[in-house]
Amino acid sequence: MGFTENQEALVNSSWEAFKQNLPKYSVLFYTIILDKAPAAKGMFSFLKDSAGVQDSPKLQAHAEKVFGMVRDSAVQLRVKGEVVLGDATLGAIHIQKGVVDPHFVVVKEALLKTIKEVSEDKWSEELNTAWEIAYDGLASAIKKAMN
Ligand code: HEM
Ligand code: ISQ
Repeated sequence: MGFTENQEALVNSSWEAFKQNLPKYSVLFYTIILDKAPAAKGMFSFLKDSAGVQDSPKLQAHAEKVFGMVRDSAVQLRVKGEVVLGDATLGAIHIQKGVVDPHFVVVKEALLKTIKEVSEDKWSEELNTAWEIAYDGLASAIKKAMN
């Protein structure tokens, strides 16, 4: 079976909860990423000159964009069974910033951990799997654009 309506609904509801406390969850997201990949700090224009992870409108906007794109991938998977990258420049941006495959694993783990915090007692394996599938579909599309 393809991506189900229920999986889409699970992703949508945790996406709404994520947006409810964007400052908290975006800081958490970056903190987990930099914990696993400290060198990634220098890759982000809005992080490289700050001490640690400081909350800022830019940091929030970037985190919201990433989670929002994964949410949009869930919608695409349910509607048409595949993820099509809306922005064709994303491959080139990530190559230019020096992003390599293992970074996608780090970001995935950070995203899933953040979603676990976001969803509290609503968290389930099913919810986790739904985010995982949506992220993997999007990550493949970006990696394809990087080739
Ligand atoms: C830039 C999305 C994976 C590092 C961007 C941009 C988008 C984006 C939309 C354009 C600038 C923005 O609006 O933020 C995504 C999505 C990903 C992903 C959806 C996974 C599915 C990664 C990974 C890394 C990474 C794995 C490496 C840690 C960066 C960097 C920039 C960027 C360094 C430039 C940010 C700046 O300084 O302006 N990404 N990205 N991205 N991405 Fe990703
Ligand atoms: C990857 N690409 C763009 C923005 C991001 C923000 C936070 C974590 C990962 C990201």
